[in-house]
Amino acid sequence: MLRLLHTSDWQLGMTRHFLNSDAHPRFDQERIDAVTRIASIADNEHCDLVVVAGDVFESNYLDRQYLLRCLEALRSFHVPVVLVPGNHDPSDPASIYTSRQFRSACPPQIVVAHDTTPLQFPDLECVIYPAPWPSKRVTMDLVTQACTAVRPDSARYRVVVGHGAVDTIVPSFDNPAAILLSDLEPYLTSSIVHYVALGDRHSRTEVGETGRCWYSGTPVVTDFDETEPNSVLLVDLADDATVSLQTRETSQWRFIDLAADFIGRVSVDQLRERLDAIAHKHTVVLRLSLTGTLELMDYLQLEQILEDYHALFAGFTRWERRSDLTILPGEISSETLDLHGYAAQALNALIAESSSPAEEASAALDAVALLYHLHGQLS
Ligand SMILES: [Mn+2]
Repeated sequence: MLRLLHTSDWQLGMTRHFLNSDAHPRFDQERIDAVTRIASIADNEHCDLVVVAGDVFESNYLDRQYLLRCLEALRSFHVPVVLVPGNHDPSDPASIYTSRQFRSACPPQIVVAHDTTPLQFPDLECVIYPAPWPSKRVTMDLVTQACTAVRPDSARYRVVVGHGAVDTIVPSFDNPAAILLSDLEPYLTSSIVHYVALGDRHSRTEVGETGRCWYSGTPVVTDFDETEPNSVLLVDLADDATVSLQTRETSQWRFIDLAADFIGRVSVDQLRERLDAIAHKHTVVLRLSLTGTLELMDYLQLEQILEDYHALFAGFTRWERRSDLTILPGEISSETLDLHGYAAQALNALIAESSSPAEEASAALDAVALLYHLHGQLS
């Protein structure tokens, strides 16, 4: 039996604009920590070989200190690790894998597939056929191309490792690099190739119906639309080359979409309860959609809650496109806001204006909210 650990899309060095500034170093570190966790999984689960199917690095141009920390994490593996360049870290003249920093600090168990030369592991009776991206612009199906090079007598276990979009999952009308499943699958059904390890999709996804072609997904979630990220695949190839899979968790970071539809004060309190119920907020990136109707005083309370919770999360953004919140004046007066003198006069003028036609009314309410905030900051 051969036990592979299949992973991809580590995206080491990825930046995300919607993270709170203090959360970004934690996100960077989490991606490195995931690498050491993967090394522990490889140890504990007695994996023979690790394959990383592209986008190990977010870019070929990485901060030197960060790259050195990545390479230090790679040191924690005790079995061979095959890195196959993807579209983010292609094997072009600027390749990070041929940089002086990488070569001088790269531990010996790391094998980089600079080109499509088959990688022999005689002790494991295994050959890896890599399909690295030679540049950012690829004009052919590299994965099926790699399959054409596989010789059935080359080894007991024959595995292709590549990167890119499969046409049955992402429609490929204008993508010359699309992996065409109908071309690829015959290699699997005829057992010329035993397993195809893919990267590119950050969601763990089975490809086709052979059970022999998978996207592992990213080990640390990178976006809201990913399903079943945060894991790696353990792939067992039995002596008769039948395949069985298991998954292992690699991170607890989460990207959560939270929709709140407001119908008055009670729903503001409900949102607070929902926010309270989210565990490990410092590892959660939250995207809020706010809809419905609130009176101004309740809206001001909502704003205060959002401001207070913002700092607790790794990211806390509003999904403007999915938000549509209507603010009504409601019961409001200079007494409820505790305003006096000129401020009270200004407020009364704005309240009068807030019952005028829609556009001016909403500007007037915005002005009331601003007045309230400024008053709060000054008093
Ligand atoms: Mn990727």
